[in-house]
Amino acid sequence: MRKLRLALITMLTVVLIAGTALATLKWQKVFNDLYKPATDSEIRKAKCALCHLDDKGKKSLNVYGKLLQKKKVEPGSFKAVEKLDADKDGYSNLDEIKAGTLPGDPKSKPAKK
Ligand SMILES: [Ca+2]
Repeated sequence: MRKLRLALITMLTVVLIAGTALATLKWQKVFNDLYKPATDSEIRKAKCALCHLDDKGKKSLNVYGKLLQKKKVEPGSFKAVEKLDADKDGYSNLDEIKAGTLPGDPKSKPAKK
């Protein structure tokens, strides 16, 4: 009985982690299809860290990820928050995405013109 419970808890944990990783990959695909960030941009290098606090996508969301948290995985969700400045660094999310910088990290921002 105890082994069964442990097995069930392990399975549930695996399913939850896999589900989270798959969700992150879906978001990434929609984002990349919509904005087509350059392959050498910070956005591409950041991968999951575009929306998460680490590069594995397992930890909690960053400020940009939180804006998208309750939304559907579709292009309109990104578009709906383009004019906002999630990390409050003075550049809108869209300006950062166009520049290839991270809209959820105030240390990453477009070079001044
Ligand atoms: Ca910003």
